[in-house]
Amino acid sequence: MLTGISPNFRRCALAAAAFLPALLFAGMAAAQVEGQPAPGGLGLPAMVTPVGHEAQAFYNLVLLPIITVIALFVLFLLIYVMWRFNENANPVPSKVTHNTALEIVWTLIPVLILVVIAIPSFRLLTHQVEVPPADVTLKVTGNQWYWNWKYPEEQGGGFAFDQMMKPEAELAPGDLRLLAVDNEAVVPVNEVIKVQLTSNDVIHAFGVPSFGVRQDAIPGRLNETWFKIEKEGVYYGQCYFICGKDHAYMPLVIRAVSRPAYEAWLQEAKKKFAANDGDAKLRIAASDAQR
Ligand SMILES: [Cu+2]
Repeated sequence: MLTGISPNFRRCALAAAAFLPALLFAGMAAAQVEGQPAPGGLGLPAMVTPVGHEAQAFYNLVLLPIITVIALFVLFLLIYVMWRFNENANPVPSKVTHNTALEIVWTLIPVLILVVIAIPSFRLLTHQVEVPPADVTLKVTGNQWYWNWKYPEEQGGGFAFDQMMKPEAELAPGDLRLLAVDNEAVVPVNEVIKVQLTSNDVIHAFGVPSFGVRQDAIPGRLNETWFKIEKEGVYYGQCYFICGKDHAYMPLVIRAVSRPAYEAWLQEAKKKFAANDGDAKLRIAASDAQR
């Protein structure tokens, strides 16, 4: 099929074929800090949980190569058809309308591609959805527009707190704009954290990119998700469901620390949040006034 193509055209097509994936991979390889977005970042963030690693491998090893090959193949077909079958090159068009062999091929190959994608996809979905026995269970409630974290008493907690985005005027050096919050949620590293999710008003969605986790928080329902963070650090997430005018301003922040540091934080937090009356309305009014 390539015999009728000029050497120049072939060189250009080969250069494009080599350049496109190189561009994609170069972007993904850009240095990324775990837990936060990177300037110019492309592809998935650096992952810190088993589910995250699996999602990343699925994307890099299965989806991206398939997408790249399909995109290049379609690009090649388009260019070839424009070059070979334009009116000048092909003044008398063929009247052929059916080709049984070709029709079977273009039905079967996409089906096979979908099957190849489906197997690791369902395996990943199962790992995301099936929560292993949890070491720590937390309840997170979405509100317009902040998260409430509840640490149950029987696990050394017995307190709850609201987590609200820091307004720009209050940002300390090193704080990330639109991501830093007043109260970080602290969890132990290398332990299974189960998060029970619900909402007080509209549908929100709890998501942390570097955990490979996203789950809707729905009023009147209790959803759950889980993560096991492999590395100490601060991890940023967002609400992923358009939930009203301040949807973009309800980040969530999770700090992963060692077990002893977690126990110490629990003691401190118990005192700090003991007087928390959870009066959400007053806090919303206050945060609106700041903006
Ligand atoms: Cu929301």
